[in-house]
Amino acid sequence: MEQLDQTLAAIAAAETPDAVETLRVAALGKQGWVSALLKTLGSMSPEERQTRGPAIQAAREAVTAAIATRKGALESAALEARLAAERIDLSLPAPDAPRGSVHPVSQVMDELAEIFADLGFAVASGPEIEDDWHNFTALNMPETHPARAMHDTFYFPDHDDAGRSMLLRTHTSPVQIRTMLAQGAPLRIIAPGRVYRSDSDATHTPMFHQIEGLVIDKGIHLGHLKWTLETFLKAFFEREDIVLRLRPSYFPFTEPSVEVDVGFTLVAGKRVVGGDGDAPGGGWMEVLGSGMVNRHVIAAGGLDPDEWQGFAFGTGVDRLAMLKYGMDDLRAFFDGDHRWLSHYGFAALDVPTLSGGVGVRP
Ligand code: 2NL
Repeated sequence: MEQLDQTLAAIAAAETPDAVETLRVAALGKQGWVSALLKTLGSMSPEERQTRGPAIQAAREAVTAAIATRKGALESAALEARLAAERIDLSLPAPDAPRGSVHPVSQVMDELAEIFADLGFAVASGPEIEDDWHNFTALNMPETHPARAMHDTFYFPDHDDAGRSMLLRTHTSPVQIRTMLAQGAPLRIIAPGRVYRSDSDATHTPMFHQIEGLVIDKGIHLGHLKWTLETFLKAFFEREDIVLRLRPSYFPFTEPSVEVDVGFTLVAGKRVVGGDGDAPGGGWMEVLGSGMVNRHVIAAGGLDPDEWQGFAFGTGVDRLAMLKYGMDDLRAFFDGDHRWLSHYGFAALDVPTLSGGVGVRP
């Protein structure tokens, strides 16, 4: 059958599904040559039909099979082409300039957590919206205490269900009160976080970051406080020549209270932490407030002050960051200026470790 050979050859050579469809219609469609041959069967003699019939049926089956084969081949070729065109090249290089960086305050918070974790301190946290009992009263600052006014507190207009004034915490001390009440003693914690005071000028922002530390145990004395702060400051500033000066001071929540200065030296007119502050060209810089926890505060934390003693300290994280990384304007911390952040920010993978140095730069 010459027409069959031609059709099969044309199907095998067809380049598109449309071309295959045209060939199918030409052979198997109503007007197609296979259909025309099938129609001739009716007018044949039985003998003729015996011989021609199977041949015509076989031609129909051969064309049908050839069309299915060719269509399948063209469809998988089309799919391959689409997959090749739509493939994402995962080996494309990263953008030239990575955009994000870790804010110096976050970096210093991580450094502090790393240093104090090594000394056995856990990180405690608590609400930024507090009541005046946890923020003031429990810290030995009763209603009429002048220090309450000194704190320039942001109060909320409404009171809580217990009738307590609500406020934005002015220090992280309430976190330590809550932790004493919840966990009891002994205790070794740091409480880092945001604090708020209604105060705004070149050196004060209404929101700033503080870290406080609290140790409660039996037989704790000022020697433990001094060793802990000296060890912390040497690790933080990454130098062994840190000299501390403890000055008597006053905080309502500690008795006795000590302010801690570190010695600095002038290097090219700039203050660099380290060395004896009393040496020529040197000076002292206040970095921490601290003291032995006042027995009223231990009692407010649900503990017996005749059984448990402790020391506590507090400092500003923003100021520590400025001192260590040489920034001179506090307000730039909160501007969100991309240029400042890309200069002073840290790489996301620059995780502080004691072995690598807590503040290594990329
Ligand atoms: C400073 C001084 C200080 C504390 C914070 C504290 C907390 C409890 C009990 C006793 Cl629960 N004390 N905290 C103690 C002394 C000083 O902070 O200059 N902060 C920026």
